[in-house]
Amino acid sequence: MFEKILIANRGEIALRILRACKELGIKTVAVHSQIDRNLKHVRLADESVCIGPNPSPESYLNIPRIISAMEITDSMAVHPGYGFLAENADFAEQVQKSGFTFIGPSADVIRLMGDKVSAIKAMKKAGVPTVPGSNGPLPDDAEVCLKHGRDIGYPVIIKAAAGGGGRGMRVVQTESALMNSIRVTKAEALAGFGDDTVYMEKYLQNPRHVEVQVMSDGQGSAVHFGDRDCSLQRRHQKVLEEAPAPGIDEEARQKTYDACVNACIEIGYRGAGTFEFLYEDGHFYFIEMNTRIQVEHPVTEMISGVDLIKEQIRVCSGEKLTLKQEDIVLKGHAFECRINAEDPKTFMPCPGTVNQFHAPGGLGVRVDSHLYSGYPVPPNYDSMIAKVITYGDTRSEALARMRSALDELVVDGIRTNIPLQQDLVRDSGFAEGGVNIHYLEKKLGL
Ligand code: MV4
Repeated sequence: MFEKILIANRGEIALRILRACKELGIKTVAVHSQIDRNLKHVRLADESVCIGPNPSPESYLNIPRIISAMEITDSMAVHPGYGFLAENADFAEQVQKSGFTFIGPSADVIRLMGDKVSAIKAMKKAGVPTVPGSNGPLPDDAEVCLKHGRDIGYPVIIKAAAGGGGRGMRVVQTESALMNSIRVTKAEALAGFGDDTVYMEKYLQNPRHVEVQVMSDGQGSAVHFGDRDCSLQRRHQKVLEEAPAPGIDEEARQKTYDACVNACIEIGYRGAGTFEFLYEDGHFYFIEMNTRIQVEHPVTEMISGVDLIKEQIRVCSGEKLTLKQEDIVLKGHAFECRINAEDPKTFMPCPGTVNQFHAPGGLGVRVDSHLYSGYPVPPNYDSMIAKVITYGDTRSEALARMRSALDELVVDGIRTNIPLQQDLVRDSGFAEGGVNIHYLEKKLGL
């Protein structure tokens, strides 16, 4: 096991990783930008290093500075959290080449999944159900593109191979619009990612976003922890997640879980991972794999009782998975509300000082947050400041606990999306369960 881990992140996830390290008896190094010197995890870490000025490219995204901090502090491994360098294959490679361990899959596997065309190809090969599509890059030949469109049937969607998470995609309704849409998407992909490779898929009109959590040791063993529903989103930003996804066809679900586990073994996956699917009419369609621990991992921890970060650290230190699939018993239901420092109407980020912070509590209530009274929310980073997670034996019990928890929560001094979350957990359509990816934007009148 590692003796010392450097945490290459900030905010709630840095604190979450620090707590896991403490439980495992691992020493911690916090790295931070100048403005972040008073973050809660910086205070709690065994050591801390200021790695640069506030802009992320000069601190949390600066690979040489992070590797230097590992050298100075004699850290054995780096945990990237989510965002920043978490899915940067070059970072993983340089960490490895410097003699340290990247807590995540190999650089090659990050690259394989970072290119959506190669990811889909690998998943199809492993038996994971995918969206009907071009099964490869679109060529320059217009006739071939038009043929793909006719075979798949309109509407179709053009996606950048280097995109993901909603960046670099365009829906095409008719054949007459296809070639122009391909040209525009390619130009945007080249400008945005330096790679103009695009592919085509059938556009699913009203799917849900359902994802499967996995853990794999890269030594032939992998397990799944069931699914999460992340359909409640606005402009590709998730707002409220739950586990398990309600009302899923059990046969399709089990088959999909088995395929995900099989895929992990086939590609030699190491660490925590998430398979993202669109779910429509009882069928799963793979769209992307995330090679990191995700923001919403706590809902899975609540229904499985497993500390996913501790497991992730264990398997990435070279230990074999000791968890067996039959040991993972999913029980009850969990929700997570993301609390953001933003205007509840315009969604504009609202940095500023938190005068008063009171976290909710009680049975089945968990708050993952780095907030404290007097904490200044800096303008430089993501606006998420807390996650409120509730658990219950049933979905309705977990939802009732979320209503109370949100009513108890006080974040004073800045504007937050708490009013939006309070409204959502009282929404009758949401209470029924199984809303699709357009539900929130429609509700908000977008
Ligand atoms: C799609 C789709 C419909 N059909 N692909 C958006 C984020 C990226 N991960 C993939 N996305 C989508 N891909 C096909 N073939 C609709 C979306 C989509 C979406 C997916 C998940 C969650 C929210 C979304 C919001 C808009 C569009």
